[in-house]
This record gives sequence, structure tokens and C-alpha cells, in this order.
Amino acid sequence: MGVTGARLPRTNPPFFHRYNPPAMGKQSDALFQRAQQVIPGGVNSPVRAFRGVGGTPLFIEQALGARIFDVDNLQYIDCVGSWGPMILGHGHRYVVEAVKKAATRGFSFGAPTAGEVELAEMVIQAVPSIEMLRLVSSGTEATMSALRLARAATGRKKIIKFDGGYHGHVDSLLVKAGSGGATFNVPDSAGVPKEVAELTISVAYNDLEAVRAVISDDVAAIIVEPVAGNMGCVPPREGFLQGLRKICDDSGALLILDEVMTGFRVAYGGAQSLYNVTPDITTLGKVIGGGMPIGAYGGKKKLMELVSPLGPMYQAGTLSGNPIAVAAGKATLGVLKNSAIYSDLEERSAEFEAGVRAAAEKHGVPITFNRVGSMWTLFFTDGPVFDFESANKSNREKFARFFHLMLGEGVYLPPSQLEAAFFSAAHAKKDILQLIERADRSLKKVAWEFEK
Ligand code: HOZ
Repeated sequence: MGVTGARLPRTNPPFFHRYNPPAMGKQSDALFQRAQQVIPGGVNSPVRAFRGVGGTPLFIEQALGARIFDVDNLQYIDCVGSWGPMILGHGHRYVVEAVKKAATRGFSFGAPTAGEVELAEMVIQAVPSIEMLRLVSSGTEATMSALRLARAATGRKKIIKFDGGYHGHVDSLLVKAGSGGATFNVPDSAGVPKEVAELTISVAYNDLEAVRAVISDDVAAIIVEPVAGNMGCVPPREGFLQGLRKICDDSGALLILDEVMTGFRVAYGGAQSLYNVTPDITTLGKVIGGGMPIGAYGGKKKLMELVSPLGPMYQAGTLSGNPIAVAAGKATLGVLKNSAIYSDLEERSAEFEAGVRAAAEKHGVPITFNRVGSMWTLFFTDGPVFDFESANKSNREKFARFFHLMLGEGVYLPPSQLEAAFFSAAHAKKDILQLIERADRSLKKVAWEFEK
């Protein structure tokens, strides 16, 4: 079993999979020990600590194309893609060139640049519901600002979200939240004042009746991931997003589509173009920075004119529209716009889905495979998975075993059953075939251990 593909920088020694166990994980283990002394849990974002699957997190040295390389010189096919934004694969040459050029001109000015105007124009052209936008530094900042804008526009206080929906670590949104909170069974964060949490109403995803039961004239906004990605990948049922639109129209609440994961991912125009739904506010994240720290919120001009300095809603940031992130974003969107990337991604992702479904059936492992384009989750339940409760029926022990078997096969999956995985344009046909073979072997072992 050999090295599987990516051409490596000449300065590095050859890479081997975990098929060659002698040096396995030594550097990652040592770094994790050190990290735990100085960083909570040894990580700067909880899910990556591997507590959802057990074991030591990989410390990453570099990534190239569809491959990620750890500090122990082991290589993996990357199915995390920095949690979505690396849709072109790692180190796309246009993006790297753009970043290099921008870096020579300065790292941060705290002043306007031509680049941020161009990026805003590109996003507005791609997403027709956005007429004006504000760049921020992360998806969390985008959703936090979107809530403030909705409250400013409506004069109302309450927010409706969905169980297992995650919109960053905003106080008001850490109520029945997905992602790490759900993975560690603490969906309601400590430190959020009761009075703040009480303004958030959380109901089951894909359940319009539940929304109708709680909507009132004090609801400022409904915020939703148009394809949920933080309780695993959970697509909207037919009519769900349109139903939310209608409820908002009837009640005067604003509809916020959180497209931090789905924007420029499930289609160039985001999930709103795929499902034909028009939000009042859209939030976007790191994909518009080619994976670098950036985010945005936007909507109709009339609404965005409430934002300071035009209007009374205050929101600001020295790093907003950072020139290097903007350069990476422009290069990324430029490549995404002029290519058949989305149809190729669909074809390869569908091939992977079919291969995994066939393997699971062959080995008698009950699974549900949810997928929208190149965003997917393999749930260890016979499903269906359509909301947080059904996602939680997944057998997490089986997932953890599968995760580690795949890791041993040289495949880096999200280290939690309740996260979405992603393919990139750099995942070639041969990578997909390798992934299917490796999933087949791993599912066979899961079957031996759990199904007999
Ligand atoms: N909440 C992120 C995924 N939905 C995880 C981010 C990270 O751990 O880096």
C-alpha cells in the first residue's frame, strides 16, 4: 500500500499512511500534551479535540490539493476541508498567488481598499438577494450582526432557531446548538445569561408546524441553515424553506439564511439558488476568503442602510475586509464562477455515495447517507435523518470506530457524527475510488465488531 498521490514539496521526506505504524502519531501526541498545558483542552475550537471519537487529534503540518499532512509525516485524504471553505482544494495556485501578492502590499490597513469593493460586487452578482453587504471577520460575527440588524429593523426581540442548528458562538444562538455543543451533550452553553437565552426559541428542524406554534409579533427573525451542517448534513424537506419564507412574510419577522457552510458550496449562488428561496438577510463565512478569516452579512439595500455609518445599528471591526483574506476570496470566487466545478463535484460525490451505500448493504451495516452536492454525512442509523432527534439516533460508538478505521486507512473525516464532511474540486476520480475501497474495508470491520 503506497502513498496515494499528491505531489509533495521537495523539502519534505516521503509521506506514509498509518499503514506504517512505527512512527504513528508521536509528534501529534507530544504536541497535544504540550497544548493541553496552555490551551483549554489543547485546542482552539472544541470539536477538533477528537472528544467525539476519542484519541489524539492530528496536528497538521500542511495541506495540498485533496491531501492533508500531519506533523508525523502521515498523509490523509481530507474530507473536512477546514469545515467547508476549501472547495477548490488546498493551495490552489491562483489563490496562493493572490495571497502572496497581497501579502507584499501589507497585512492590514484598517482602511478601505479596492479589493473589498470588488469582492462585495462578486458576492452581490452571485447572490441576487444581497444588494449590499458588510464584510466581517468570521461566520460568528456575520450571524451576530445579522441578529442585531433584524432586531434593529423590526424593533422586536425574539429569535427562532432550530434544534441542532449552529450559527457560531453567539450568545443568543448557543441554545440547543449543534456542532460541538451537541457532540459533547451541552447544547446550551454556560455563561449565556438566562434573560438572553430566553429570547431564543428553538424548535425541530424541518417542522413548519412547530414554527407556526411559536411565531409571534415579537419575533424579529428566523435563522436557519438552509442545509443543516452542524447536526451532520441534514437537507431541508421539500417546501420547508418556502414555508419559513411565508411564515416570515405573514408575521413580519425577517428570514436569515445562514449560508456560512452552504454559500458557494452547494451552488455558486448558495442554497438559496438551489432551493429557490429569497431570504431577507444572508450570512456567509470563510469560503468568500478562500478559507481565510472572513465573513459577510447582506440583504436588500433598504435593510443594510440601517447599518452604521448610514444608520443606527452599530457594527465594526479593524480586521473587517482584511486585504489578504479579500484577495484569497476574489481568487476563489473567480475560479468557482468560470468552471464546471459544481457538476463535477456532484458527479464524484454521487459516485462516493453510491459506493458507500453498496458497501454498507453488502456488509449489513444500517446507515443513512445524507448529501447535498459535495456536503455529506454517513449516519450510523437506518434513519431517515431529518432533524436533530433523528440525527441523535445514530450510533456514535460505531461512528467513532469507523472514524478511526478510516483514519488508519489515510482518510481524515470530521471527528464527530454531528458534523458534515466535504469534497473539493481537488478530489479526483481516483481519490473517490480509493475512498470507496477504504470505506468498504472499514465498514466490513464495523460489521464484524458490531453487527454479529
Ligand atoms: N464548529 C465547526 C464546525 N461546524 C468546527 C470548527 C473547528 O473546530 O475548527
